[in-house]
Amino acid sequence: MTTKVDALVIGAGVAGLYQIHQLREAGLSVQGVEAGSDVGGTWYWNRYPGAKFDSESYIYQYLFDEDLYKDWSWSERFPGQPEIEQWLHYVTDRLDLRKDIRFSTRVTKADFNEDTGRWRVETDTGDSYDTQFVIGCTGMLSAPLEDRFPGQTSFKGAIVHTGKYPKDGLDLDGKRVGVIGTGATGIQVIQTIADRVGELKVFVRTPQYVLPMKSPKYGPEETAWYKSRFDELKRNLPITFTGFEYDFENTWSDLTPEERLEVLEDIHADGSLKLWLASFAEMFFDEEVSAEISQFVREKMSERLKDPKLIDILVPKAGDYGFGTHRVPLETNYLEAYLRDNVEAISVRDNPIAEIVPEGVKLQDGTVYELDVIIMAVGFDAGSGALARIDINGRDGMNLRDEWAKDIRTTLGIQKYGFPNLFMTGAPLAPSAALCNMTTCLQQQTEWITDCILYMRAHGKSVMEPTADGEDAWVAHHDETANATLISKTDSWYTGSNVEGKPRRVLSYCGGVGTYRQKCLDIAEKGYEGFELA
Ligand code: NA7
Repeated sequence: MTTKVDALVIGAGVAGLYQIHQLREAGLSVQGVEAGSDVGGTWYWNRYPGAKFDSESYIYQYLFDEDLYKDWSWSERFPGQPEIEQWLHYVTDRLDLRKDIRFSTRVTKADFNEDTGRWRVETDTGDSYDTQFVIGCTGMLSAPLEDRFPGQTSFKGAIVHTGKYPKDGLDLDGKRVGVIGTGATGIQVIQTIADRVGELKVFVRTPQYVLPMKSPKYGPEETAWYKSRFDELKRNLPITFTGFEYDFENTWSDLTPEERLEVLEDIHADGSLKLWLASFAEMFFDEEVSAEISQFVREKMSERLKDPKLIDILVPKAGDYGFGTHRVPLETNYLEAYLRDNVEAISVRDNPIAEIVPEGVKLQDGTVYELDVIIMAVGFDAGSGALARIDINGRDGMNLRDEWAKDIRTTLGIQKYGFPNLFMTGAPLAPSAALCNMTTCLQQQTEWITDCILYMRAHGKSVMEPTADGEDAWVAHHDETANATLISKTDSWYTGSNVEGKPRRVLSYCGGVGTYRQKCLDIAEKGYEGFELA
């Protein structure tokens, strides 16, 4: 049976939940479809040991309703996944969203009908929907790279990708555990399990810059303090560079070397992402500034590791890539974990992992590390991956997967030429694809989409799509902004280089969250300039 609705929202994470709420409040019939058995999106799937925020908790919230904000209290500055998931359950219950979401159901196909101007959506449970709008709130990091190595299925023990970590957990106590990958995820896993497992082998390919986290507990005083700032946060977060509460405050060229060091030391001691997102903007553009700040972080890391062999494996080398040109993880005693007797860092840079064998991980030179459990913290097909894994067919035979296999293009990261009435959040070429405190950007995008749909209804329009020129202009502006940064030169999921064959382009808009928001508003104010409405 086919259900007819006005809007179908794919995904019940931070964006999807709010999108469903908004459209329902606006009087549309809305169906949410979610692959997980409950709400949460990223915070449902990523339940690996140690999963937690790198954004301050009090800025990672919805700001559209003061009571909703203030009636929830965080226990610390950077809480863990269980608490974050509880918060999303709180929001879901409060807004009574579950009744409009179909859980344990994955959207497999969506076809646009040019005659009716509507989409037909199919799912893996056999449901189908006839809908005017499809809104893909599928998350920028929700297509896990699960099949990474030959022989994975031959492994005798448990092998899991962090993005699909079992709900009931895994028994790691006293076991021989291998962790592959030292991105933000691997680091959280490693620091959390090091003292529980029997042996921990960490397979390190590219050394990672890290910053120490400080996560004080929040008592009544701290909670009252951040809640009293609601108006200020609501006003400021959407207009900063990355949707965090802080912004770049210092100019490298204005300061003496001593003053620079003082600023870096101060900010480093803050225990947040401030050193990356609010120290010196020049680090993103100027090779010399980047080199000096990178050196500062390398020294901080080396002081803690002490051992030259560990420093060689775990600390990036001068000239490798600059600090902050891909995601900087926060950590708590992550480097100290390698000082434990049961933990070994194994460099797989020059001697890569060849395959997974029944006993464990085999390197190119034939060395086999025997393991009971393998945790693959190897990342995601970011930005485009989640939508590209659905068979989405737009106008004139255009298939989204095929289009993005040629070139990853969107307009504002919200629509794609050839795919009328398909909207998306967390997609490529918007700040929400990477460089943003996600709640800030996802609220802005979903609100823009809602306004757009209401505008269409008010103006008797039923179909909306970017024009070819409009998309060219956005892609050109995006590229100009992104290619001016050093981010474009570094290999990582930020540029799509972690997925073989993926066209290279900086996924995130780099012009800043506030600038992006203003551009979206300007386009809407001009009657959706760059889009065709019919
Ligand atoms: P990332 O940041 O993409 O990190 C993946 C890690 O896995 C990284 O260290 C990779 O090394 C490593 N990797 C991937 N493939 C291999 C192979 N074949 N051999 C060895 N090592 C490999 O993913 P995360 O899940 O940590 O983080 C994703 C985002 O989630 C994060 O940025 C936050 O925003 C939240 P490489 O660097 O490619 O050499």
